[in-house]
This record gives sequence, C-alpha cells and structure tokens, in this order.
Amino acid sequence: MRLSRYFLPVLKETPAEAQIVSHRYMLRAGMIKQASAGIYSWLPLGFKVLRRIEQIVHEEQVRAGHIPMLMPTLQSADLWKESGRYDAYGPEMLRIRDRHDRDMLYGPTNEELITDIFRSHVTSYKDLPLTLYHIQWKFRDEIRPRFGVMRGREFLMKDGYNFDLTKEDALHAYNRHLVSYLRTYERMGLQAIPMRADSGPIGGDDTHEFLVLAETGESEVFYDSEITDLKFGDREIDYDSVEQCRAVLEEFTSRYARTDETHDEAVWADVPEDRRRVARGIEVGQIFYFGTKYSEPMGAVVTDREGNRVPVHMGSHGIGVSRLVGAIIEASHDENGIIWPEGVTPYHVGIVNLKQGDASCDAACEDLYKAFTAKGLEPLYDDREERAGAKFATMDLIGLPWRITVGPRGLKNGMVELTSRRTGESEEMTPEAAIARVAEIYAPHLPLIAG
Ligand code: 5CA
Repeated sequence: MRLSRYFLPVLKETPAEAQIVSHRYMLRAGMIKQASAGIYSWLPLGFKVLRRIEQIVHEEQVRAGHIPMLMPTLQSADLWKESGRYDAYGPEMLRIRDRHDRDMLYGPTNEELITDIFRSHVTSYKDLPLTLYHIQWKFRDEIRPRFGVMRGREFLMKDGYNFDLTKEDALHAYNRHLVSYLRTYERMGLQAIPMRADSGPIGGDDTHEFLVLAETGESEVFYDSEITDLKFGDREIDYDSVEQCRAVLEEFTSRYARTDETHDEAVWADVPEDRRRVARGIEVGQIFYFGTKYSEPMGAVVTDREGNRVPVHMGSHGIGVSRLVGAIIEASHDENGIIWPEGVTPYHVGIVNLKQGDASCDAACEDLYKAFTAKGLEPLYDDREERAGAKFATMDLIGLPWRITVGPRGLKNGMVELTSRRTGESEEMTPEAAIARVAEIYAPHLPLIAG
C-alpha cells in the first residue's frame, strides 16, 4: 500500500475521551471511529489487524479439527424461550420486534441457535464428535461500555460449540480447545494465562478464562509466578490424542491462577510466598463445559450404540477477536505508539522515502515495494511529500515492527537502513539483504491454511 493513496486519518491530539493507552492509540492511528456508545467503525488500518487476528483464529481452529460456518446476528426469541434464557439474560440482551410483531434479538452468544441446527440434522452417535464454530458480531448492551473495543456493545467473537456423546468426550473437546487457544494467543505475540473462572450466564461447571496480564485489565488476578515461564512454542500436538491434550492442560493449569471471582485464600496460602503475584488481566477468551444444559431442554438427542436416545454433551468456547486488538496494544506499546507483534501487524514493513521526488530514492523504494510484494509480504510505503520527522512519527505511531529508510546519502553507497520498532536499533545494509532479512523474520507468520 502506498500511503499517498491510503486512508489513514491519524490524529495529532490525544482524544480526551480515551482513558487507556490502547484506546488512545487506536483513535490516534486512525484504526477505529466511534459510531455510538460501544459501537465502532473499523477504519482500514484497524480492519487489517482485525482480519489478521481472525485469520490466526481460523487457522488454529481448523488445525484442531473444528469446522467453520456462519450464523446470523439476529435471532428469533423463540429458541431462547425454549432454553429458558430469554427471561434469564436480562437487560444486556438487545431485544427487537420486527414488522410482524415477532420477538427478535441481536445475539449475545449462540448456544441456542447452534443447538437448533444440531438437532435438525444430527440423530446418531456416528456423526459425533462434532465441533462447529464461527466468527461473528455479537451485541451485549453493556451498562458501561468503555475502553474502546475492549468493552464494546457490538464486538466480534469467535464462538465454537462441541457436541459429544459422553461427558468424557466433551472434556476432551474442552482440553483440545484449551490447547488450541494457547497456540492461538502465542501466535499473536501474547501470553494468555488460563485461569479457573466463574461460568456466569453461559452456565456449567468447568470453565477457564484466558487472561493477558496488563495494568489496565478489568479483572484482578492471583497467580503463581512459575506460570509465566510456560511456553507452548512450536510443539506438535495430535489434537485427537486424549492423553496429549490432557497433558498440556495439566501442565498449564496445575499451578494456582485465578481471577478475583474464584480466588480462594486457603489454597493461595499454599503457594510459596515468593511466587505469589497479584496483578490485573484482560480476559481474551473463555471455554466452558456445560454438559446437557441446552441439549436437554431443546431436545438435542442422538441414539447411542445401544439404540438409546441420549442428550449430547456440549461446551462452548469463545475468543474476543475485536477485544484482542486492544489487548495486544495494551501488552505491546511505548510512548511513541503501538508495537505490533509480527503475527498481527497490519503491514509487514514500512518503507520511508526520505527524499520523495529524488529519482534514485524513488526507484529504490519502488524496487523494495515490488520485491516485498513478490514475496507475499505487504509493505506500507510512505511516499508522501512530508518531512522525515513526520514520516517517522507516523510509522512509530502505527507500530509496524520493521522499517526501511531510504535516503540519498545511504543510496550513494548502495545502502538502506533497517530499523526494529521494538528495540529502535538500526542497521545499514543493501536492499537485497534487507529484503532477505525481513522475509526470513516473517516466514513463520505467513498464512498457513485457507480454513
Ligand atoms: N458462549 C460463550 C463462549 S462461545 C461466551 O459467550 N463466552 S464469553 O461471554 O466469555 O465471551 C467470550 C469472549 O468474548 C470473552 O472472553 C471476551 O474476550 C469477549 N467479550 C465478551 N464481552 C465483550 C465485550 N463487551 N466487548 C468485547 N469483547 C467481549
């Protein structure tokens, strides 16, 4: 993308309404614009990050054997009356009446809708196990939407639903989700710690939330410091293996880690004092096992091997896709702006032309642009007639992890400069070397599967 042709409405002033750094930077970097309270338009740069996050979520869901689909945002109230949640959900549910006086709602989550799809088409244990998911907008009429996309009213969620014959199988699905989530968040450059949680309006006994540590997090968290040493890394997991998934779950959940909702002073006292940490965290996902809570009242039954009709065991598993954009910024920024992890950066490399209009600078930038594009990378080329200082400030604010600076002095010796946004370190090298280095850095981060 050439900046002269892009739509990147950066703000010079810090918007007064933004209380936390991610919200401030998202507004300043021209990523979002508030449409009404807790509802945002995603401007091109923000939309690009949102799509990168979606892509990682899709890839890791497909890798775990889950099947993508798409359900609507508007749902009929009838299904929610069947499950008993229409009245139970309260004022967070946005209720709508259509022209025929039918009760509708903007879905805050999709357990009812997916259970209805399941019961219409699946009748036998032979079709199990099954996990379906989608990435779709949700609406919750939060009483206090705040912090930009972190607590919105309309927000993008990945929600997945497993259907299994037995509790044991459903617990494997739960473990499998936990493993796939660890990998998902790590690819986004985040450490998200699974913590035992409260199930709230979704219901059920087993539930973990994934929390990213950040000062501005809405939850207070208590954890054993050993947890932050754990890395999922690039280990190969067979997602069908009950033992392998359980082993990872045990590794990542055996140490104390809870939110204030489930914190237990008695158990906490057993954690060695020098390892006790109290901090704040942002909830970026939650997994639930709730058994037959929806399948029983809604009649989602299958015949088992003996020919008995039994309700299926279910769970649901959410990732806060739009919230993640804010959470990643909270976890990765400095006083000059955002610092995107390579996995989610909107553009892979910034090209700054220090002397726009100079024939050799322009040609060198064009060559870099073409070379990156040919390698499947997306450069953002600042080709505006602007001062160098203004170009650097924009690049720092929007946070691309790598920048190549092209100026007449360096070019005389055949050199450009490659700069890391994270460390601020620069290195002079030939354009070919810079292209090779950047391509190597991104090799592990390019899209893997279509989904
Ligand atoms: N049905 C289940 C799992 S599919 C469910 O709805 N879970 S949830 O309520 O925990 O939501 C899943 C994730 O969505 C949360 O972990 C959080 O990251 C995100 N989320 C929830 N509410 C909001 C909100 N108001 N704004 C932005 N993200 C939100």
